[in-house]
Amino acid sequence: MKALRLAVACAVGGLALAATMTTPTRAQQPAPAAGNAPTMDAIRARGTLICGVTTGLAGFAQPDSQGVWRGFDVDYCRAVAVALFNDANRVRYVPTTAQARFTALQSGEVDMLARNTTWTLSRDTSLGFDFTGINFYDGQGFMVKASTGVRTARELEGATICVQPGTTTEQNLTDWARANRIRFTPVVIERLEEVVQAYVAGRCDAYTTDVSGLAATRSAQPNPREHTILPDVISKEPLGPLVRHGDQRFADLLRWIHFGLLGAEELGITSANVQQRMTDANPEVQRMLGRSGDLGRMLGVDNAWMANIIRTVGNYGEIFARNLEPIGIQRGPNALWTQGGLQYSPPFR
Ligand SMILES: N[C@@H](CCC(=O)N[C@@H](CS)C(=O)NCC(=O)O)C(=O)O
Repeated sequence: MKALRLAVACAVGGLALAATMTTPTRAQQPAPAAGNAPTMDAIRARGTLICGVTTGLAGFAQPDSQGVWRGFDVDYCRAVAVALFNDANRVRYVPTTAQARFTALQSGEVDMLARNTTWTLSRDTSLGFDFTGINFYDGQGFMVKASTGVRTARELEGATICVQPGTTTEQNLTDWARANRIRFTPVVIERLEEVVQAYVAGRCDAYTTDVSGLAATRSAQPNPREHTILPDVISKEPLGPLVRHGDQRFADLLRWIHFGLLGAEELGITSANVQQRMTDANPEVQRMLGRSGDLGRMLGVDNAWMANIIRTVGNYGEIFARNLEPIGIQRGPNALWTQGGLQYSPPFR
């Protein structure tokens, strides 16, 4: 069948331009997701997603008193399991230190990382990963004991600073000190609980990591008020889930799950009202919830993928409120673009 061409006049900057709009031929009609999807196939064959998370960080990924993993990053793993199996529990969580996380993903020990990992050029290229979005805009900060009276990072001249290896944190600290001509002694400790213990025990004057990580660690202390997060933010830390190069379909799925969570919040679709919204008149709601179109199938999953995710995990705002507000993290740059933040989803069509 030949494509039907319609001539349309578009007025651009006062100029009338002739454009051609093409209606899809059969070959251009939506088709189920094509191409190799080795990771997705392996997950389906295994029946479980293997998600690399932290070794335990309040609000982001931590087992509760029953041993059930909970948190913002965990909810992204659960959302992927819902998209693939319509079952949020089909996830095995693999705790990884900052140092070990990339080997775990490269070697195939885990299918994905949902683990406060900063998107950088070298990780995206030479380490062989695909970052699937920025689900948390963060930056690096410092925490000190309130009793030190230190108020700004510049006052850390000559200080010992606790930091985890294999992180952007370690690199930024060096850059920041060099740029500001500040001398410091790093105390580099791989395991989170040990680096925090070292800071609490006074082996270092300050602890540095992503501000979200500082807030999480501070909230877990017996008396959080004894610790001050300094106002200085010395870097950009765009955090998000990542996968191995070579499986664009799996990357697409994660990318659109994140966008779906944002889009659902923007459209006001929540875990509480998703059932009523099934018959919503708004065509974008219809497409997102799989009532019209074929968006799920294009990603290689069921058309009800987003409806199932929202019902089980909630939208982005719900995930944020459930996990991060209790530890004192505000939306800030992670508000939706409609609320003055940076979180923005491309269209569901
Ligand atoms: N965003 C930084 C730092 C990530 C990071 O690993 N931060 C530490 C401190 S919040 C952490 O999550 N540790 C948890 C763990 O080692 O289990 C990066 O990607 O390099």
